[in-house]
Amino acid sequence: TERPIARALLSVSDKTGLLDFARSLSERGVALVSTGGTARALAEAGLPVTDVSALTGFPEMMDGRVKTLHPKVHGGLLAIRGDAGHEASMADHAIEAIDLLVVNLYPFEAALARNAAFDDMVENIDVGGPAMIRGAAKNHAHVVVVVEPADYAAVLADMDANAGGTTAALRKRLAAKAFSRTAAYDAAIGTWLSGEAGEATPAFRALGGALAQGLRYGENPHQSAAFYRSAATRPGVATATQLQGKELSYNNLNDTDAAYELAAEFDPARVAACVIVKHANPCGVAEGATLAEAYERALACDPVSAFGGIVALNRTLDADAAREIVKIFTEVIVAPAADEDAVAIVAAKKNLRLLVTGGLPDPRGAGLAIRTVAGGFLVQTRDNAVVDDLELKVVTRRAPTEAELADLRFAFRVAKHVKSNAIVYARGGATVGVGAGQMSRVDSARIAASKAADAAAAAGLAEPLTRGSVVASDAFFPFADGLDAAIAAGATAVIQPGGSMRDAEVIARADEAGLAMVFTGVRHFRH
Ligand code: 93A
Repeated sequence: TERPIARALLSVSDKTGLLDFARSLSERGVALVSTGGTARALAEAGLPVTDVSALTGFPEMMDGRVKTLHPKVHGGLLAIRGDAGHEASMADHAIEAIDLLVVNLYPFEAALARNAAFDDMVENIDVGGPAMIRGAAKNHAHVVVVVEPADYAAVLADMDANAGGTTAALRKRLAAKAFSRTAAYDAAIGTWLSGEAGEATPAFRALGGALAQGLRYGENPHQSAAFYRSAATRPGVATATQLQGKELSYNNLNDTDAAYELAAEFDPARVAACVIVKHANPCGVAEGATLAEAYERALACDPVSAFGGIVALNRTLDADAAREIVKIFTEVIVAPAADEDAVAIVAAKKNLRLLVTGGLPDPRGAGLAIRTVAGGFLVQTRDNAVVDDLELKVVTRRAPTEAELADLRFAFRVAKHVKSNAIVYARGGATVGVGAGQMSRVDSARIAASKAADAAAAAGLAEPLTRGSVVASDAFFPFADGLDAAIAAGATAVIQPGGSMRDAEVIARADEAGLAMVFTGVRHFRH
C-alpha cells in the first residue's frame, strides 16, 4: 500500500459526482488542487481548494489551452517516489507530489455527436488532460488516476481499507483504463479529422489496419471507401499481387474475397475447383480433372449471372483454363499463381484483373469477422467448420450412396459460402442451382430449382438438372415445405444441420419420398 493520498488534482469537464467525491477526499485530509471551472465549483460548495495557477505561477492562458501543462504539475505526477534523483529535482524546483489525478476530458465525442462546427470540434480536443492522464498512468506505481466518475467510489473504498492509501492492484487497473480512454479519445479525433481531410476512410484504423489502397468509391459511387490490410496473414485478397488489369473496386475486392475463400475449401491435391461469384454469392461452383473443366462446369450452372463475374481457382492458372475464362466478360481472376502462358493469354484482355495470392488460405484457420452496426461493430470468429471434419448422421431409412455422399459434402461446402437462406443443388461435383439470400427457406429452394430449370433449357436439355441431384441447406428446414420444394425439383438426397422442432416431420417426408438425408449438426448461416 502506497502512503496515504495527501494531494489530489481534479480537472473535470463532466462534473457528475464531483462535489461528493471532493468532499469525501477533503474529509480524509486530502489537499485539493484544481483547474478553473472545477476549482470554481469546489469553492462554491465551500470546499478548500488551491487553483492550479497558484501552483504553476502562470495564469490559465490562451482560452484555457495552457493551464496544467507545467513542470509543477507533470513533475508532481511523474516523479518516482523514493528515487534520490527525482526527489532532489522535486526539492530543487519546489515540486510537490500529486498522489491522485482526477480528470475527464473535454467532451470531444459529445461535440461529434451533436455535429458541432469545425472550430468547435478543434477546441474540444483536450491536450493537457490526456498529458496528465498518461503521466499519472505511467507512474501508477505511486499515483492513482481516475478518468470517469464511476470509479470515485472504488477509490474511496480502497483508501478506507488502506489507511488513506491505495493498493497497487487498484492503481494498475485504473491506469489500464486510463490508457484505453486516451487511446479511444485520440482514435475518435483521428477518425473525425481524416474524414474532414477528405480521406476515404471508414476508419477501421483503430483495429490495426494499414491502408492498402484508397478506393475510388464504395459499394455505390456516392460512398467513399478504402481498403485496409490487417495484421492477419491469411493469404488472400489483402495479400494478393495484381498482375494486370484495371484498378480494383470495392465490389471487386468484396466479391473476390468471397470467391477465393470458397475456392480454398477445395484441396488442390485432390481436385481442381472453380468458383464464379456475383454480388458476393457463388453462381457456379465445380470440381474438375483440370481447371478448364472445372470452369466450364461452373459456368454451366448459371451462365447468365456469370457474365461480369469473379473467377476463383484453387490451383495455378494454366493456359487451357485462361483460354476458356477470357471467352466471356469477367471482372477478376484470382488464383494461388499463374503460368507464364496463362498470363500471356489474359494479357489480351486489358481490363481483366489477374490476382495471384501465393497460396490458399486454410479454411480451418482462426481469424475474426467484423461488421459495423450503428454506433459500434460486431466481431466474431470466422466460420471455420469444414464438412469433412463433421460426423454426418444418416436420419432416413435410406442411407446416401457413395456418389450422393460425395455430392452432399460438395453441396454443404458451397452452402457455407452462400448468403442465408442458402439452398444448393449439386450433381457430380458441380452446382446445378443456387438459391441465396431469401428471407424464407422455401423461396431459396424454389429459386435454386427454377434457375436449374433455366440452365437446362438454355443448354437444350430435356429435364432440369436438379433431377437426380442432391441438396444442401445451410440451416435446418423449419417446416417440411422446403423439403417438398427439393423433392419436386427431383433431389434424391439432402444434407442439413438438423435440430428443428419439426425434424421428425421433415424426416418422415424424406422417407416417404425415398430420399436419403444426413444431419451435420453444424449450421452455416452467412449474412
Ligand atoms: O486545453 S487543454 O488541453 N490544456 C490544458 O492545459 C488542460 N488542463 C486540463 N485542457 C486541459 N484540461 C482539461 O480541462 C481537463 O482534461 C478537463 O476536461 C478540463 C477541466 O477544465 P475546468 O476545470 O476549467 O472545467
